[in-house]
Amino acid sequence: MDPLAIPAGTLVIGDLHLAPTGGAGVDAFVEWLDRLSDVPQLVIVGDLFDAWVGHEQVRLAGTIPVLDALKRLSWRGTRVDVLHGNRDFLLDGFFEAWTGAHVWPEGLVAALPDGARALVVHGDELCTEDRSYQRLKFVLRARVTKGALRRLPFFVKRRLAAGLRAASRRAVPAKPAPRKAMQENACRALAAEREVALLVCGHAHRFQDVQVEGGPRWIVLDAFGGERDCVVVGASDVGAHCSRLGSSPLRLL
Ligand SMILES: [Mn+2]
Repeated sequence: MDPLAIPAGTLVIGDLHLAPTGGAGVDAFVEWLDRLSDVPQLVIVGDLFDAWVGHEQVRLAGTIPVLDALKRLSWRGTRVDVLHGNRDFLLDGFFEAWTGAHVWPEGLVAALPDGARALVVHGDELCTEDRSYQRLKFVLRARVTKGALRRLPFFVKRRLAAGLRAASRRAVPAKPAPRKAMQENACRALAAEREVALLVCGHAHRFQDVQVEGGPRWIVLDAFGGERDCVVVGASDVGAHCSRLGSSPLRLL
């Protein structure tokens, strides 16, 4: 895969977990999007929605406002890239056609303005010790399963999504914390495989910016609205900064 050139000024955010039924989170995000100006590109590293069960979701009150705000942003000239998270991995061509965004099921390799390569992923692929989760992910995202899921009636899909969220809420506290976590080994291996010196992801909802020994610089973003929830790509570097809902992102390079 050719790397995607990411210009200076690009914003990277993730883990918005917007409720398809709407609410304060949706309203605040739409307002934030509508205030963005002169942003060449916005990359969302997954879990934009707390669940995406298919295009019928537009029947729920929170969905169309988000799709329309992304569309307005695209029309204003911002390129929008959206990665699949573990909650919204059914985002597809319908979402792309509505919003003008590009959907990336397995993350993307970016070429930064200085030519360096960076891997941008959701982050759940780094939870390699969580075997039961990885098995479930493998089954749920198999082409045949996705096809079957898409054909289910809307009310069944909603119930299934709610059931999966409930099962995950039950399973997650039962698993010992180190096993659920993103693994440094997995980060090192993936960075080596994709030949990058920088890996940016979300998923853990807890910011970190570390140099992995014998591996890449590894930035994990806070969930959107957190203290350090936004990366601004600089002319020759990236920094992890705070977007602060309601204020414009800081550039601290
Ligand atoms: Mn996630």
